[in-house]
Amino acid sequence: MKRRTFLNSTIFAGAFPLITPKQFFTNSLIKPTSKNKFPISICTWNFKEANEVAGKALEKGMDSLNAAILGAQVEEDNPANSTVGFGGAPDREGNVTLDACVMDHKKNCGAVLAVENVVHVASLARDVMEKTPHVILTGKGAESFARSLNYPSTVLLTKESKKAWEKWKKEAAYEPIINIENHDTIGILCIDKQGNLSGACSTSGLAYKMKGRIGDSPIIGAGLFIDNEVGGAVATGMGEEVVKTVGSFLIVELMRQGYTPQQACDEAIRRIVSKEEGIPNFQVAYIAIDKNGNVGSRSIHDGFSYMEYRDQKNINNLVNPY
Ligand code: SD4
Repeated sequence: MKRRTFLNSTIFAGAFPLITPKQFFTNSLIKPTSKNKFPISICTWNFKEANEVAGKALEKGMDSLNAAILGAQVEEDNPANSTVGFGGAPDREGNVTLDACVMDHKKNCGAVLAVENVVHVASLARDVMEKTPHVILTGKGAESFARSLNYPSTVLLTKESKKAWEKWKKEAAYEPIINIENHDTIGILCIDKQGNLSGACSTSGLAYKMKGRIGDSPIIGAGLFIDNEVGGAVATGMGEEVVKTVGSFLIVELMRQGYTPQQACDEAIRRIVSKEEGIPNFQVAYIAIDKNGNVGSRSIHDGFSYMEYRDQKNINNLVNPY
């Protein structure tokens, strides 16, 4: 994005007058309009099939939470995606540990962190939300919960990801890979025919991370946030930076204050970049949707795109970098 356009858009956003709490409440209720037809599904990256599966399920009347999880499962099952689910890259000790969260239109949410031997972790996050009094389960606890619900036990490390890990061990001096290519987390936001918004986020995290490291993806407010009165956002990329700026919550709260989804994504990326000297060497990207079905997106670097299913078409949109 051109610096001037960006500045103009943020100056415009900053021009909103200070509002009192009462006005704030009134402003927060963005009413659905007939401008955009529902359902809509958007997801990070070029995950065509995942978004199509979610979009078609929504067309058939599925609710937004189930559709988002169904879409996420396509990538969780995909061994070729080395950043999500089965075939995900392991930590530096060779364990594949998965993180996921979900949030629905009633502000219910659930998350699982560092889970091993379970493929469908977004669904497991929903089970935490619906079947326990808790919001987050981690590690062994999350895994035994999965077993109690008869999730199959699956070895997540594939031959290919093991080979890549062994190569990395020889060459990389145990540095986690944090370059701008290494991000394929699925974050998916769905609005169903009723106009209700839910989302899911699922990842194996940074390749060759330290054992026990958790990024933004399963952290409600960082990797994903939904407020059905306003909109939702999801993140992908360098999780540490997203956590530090509570990125998805920030975007939704900016939309509540009147920012468009695009202006809100721009501002969330600006908060990250403004702490750095120059453009940093890591990637972070956001997608957001408001209650009316308007979409925004921004990444730090080139190469990010997102899928958008609406009016029965599923298209890939390239995102201009910051
Ligand atoms: C993380 N945000 O664990 C994730 C990484 C990611 O595609 O997006 N990978 O920090």
